[in-house]
Amino acid sequence: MPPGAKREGTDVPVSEITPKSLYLGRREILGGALLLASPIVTALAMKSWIVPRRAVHQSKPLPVPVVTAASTAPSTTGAPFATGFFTDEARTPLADVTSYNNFYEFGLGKEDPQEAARGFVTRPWTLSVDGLVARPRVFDVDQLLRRFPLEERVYRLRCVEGWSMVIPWNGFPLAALLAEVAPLSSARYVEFTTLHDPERMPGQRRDVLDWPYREGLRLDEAMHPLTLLALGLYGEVLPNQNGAPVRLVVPWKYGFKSAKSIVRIRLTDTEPPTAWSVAAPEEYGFYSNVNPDVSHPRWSQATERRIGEFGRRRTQRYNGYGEQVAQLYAGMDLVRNF
Ligand SMILES: Nc1nc2c(c(=O)[nH]1)N[C@H]1C(S)=C(S)[C@@H](COP(=O)(O)O)O[C@H]1N2
Ligand SMILES: [Mo]
Repeated sequence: MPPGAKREGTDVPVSEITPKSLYLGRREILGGALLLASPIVTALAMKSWIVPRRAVHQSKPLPVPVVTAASTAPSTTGAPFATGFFTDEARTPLADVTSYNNFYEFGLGKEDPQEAARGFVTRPWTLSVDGLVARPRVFDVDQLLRRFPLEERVYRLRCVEGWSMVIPWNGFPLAALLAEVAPLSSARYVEFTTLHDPERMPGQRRDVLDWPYREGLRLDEAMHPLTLLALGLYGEVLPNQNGAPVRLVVPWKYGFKSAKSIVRIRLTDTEPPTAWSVAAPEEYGFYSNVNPDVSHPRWSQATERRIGEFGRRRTQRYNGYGEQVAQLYAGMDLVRNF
């Protein structure tokens, strides 16, 4: 996430966003040059090749099976593995997915959350679904795991800062959860709230955002089959730094819409304020659909850097999910509704 209104002089310029895999790559190139220079330095350079990268998360397999494209079981949505649920693009390595994060509750640096969230306790955990619904419910997260079959979805993630990843999520459609609570006809929006607990989320002791982190979708966006509640990735329990135990994934919107460590989902009749639109309304709109034609006030959104790649690639409208979602915005002015 780029600096918002309240960031306190710790900004990393977007131009300096350097994924771990890339700077490791640079160090290897540097090592190659040093190899010719001095045997002592050579030994040090070799060390960075030989010593494996420190484990970046506690690997824990999901306790339930995951329905994958390769498995024969049908998907929970009735539209098994529809276009857009997968991409053939190379998956971002797990080590990068878990070491280059935006999770301001655990620090502002990309590599802070993997350390700061290491001891974050996510059990017990409840998710309350309420507001304009006929049957408000409080789900225990283990109940969610058993009740809704987990699917694999390989989605592109495009951060508003101009980098992207390809992540194999494990989760279930948010629509399945909303069906359980029976939205009232007056419900038009859905608000997502992250845990608010400065004792457990040290970043919340600083006045960076108006905590707790809040996000929102229109109800039809929330019901869209691409919209996922993720409880895992790469077949593992969702790592803490990626938003354990349950986070939202909305692949056609900028990454910040995908709220982490959610405790509450509330249906409303008015557009909910979101943490980023409150912090910097001129920079982060409610919709935040990926759009190469609408620049952020401080940088272009035309291109992005895929983590692990050199150079930049063109950003796709709706992050490449236009075929699935463009009709949600038919007739809307997407410059005004940015
Ligand atoms: N609660 C919370 N959710 C959050 C954020 C955050 O700081 N706090 N950062 C967002 C941003 S800017 C992005 S790009 C994604 C990053 O998800 P990842 O670290 O799993 O790749 O999480 C989003 N969800
Ligand atoms: Mo982001």
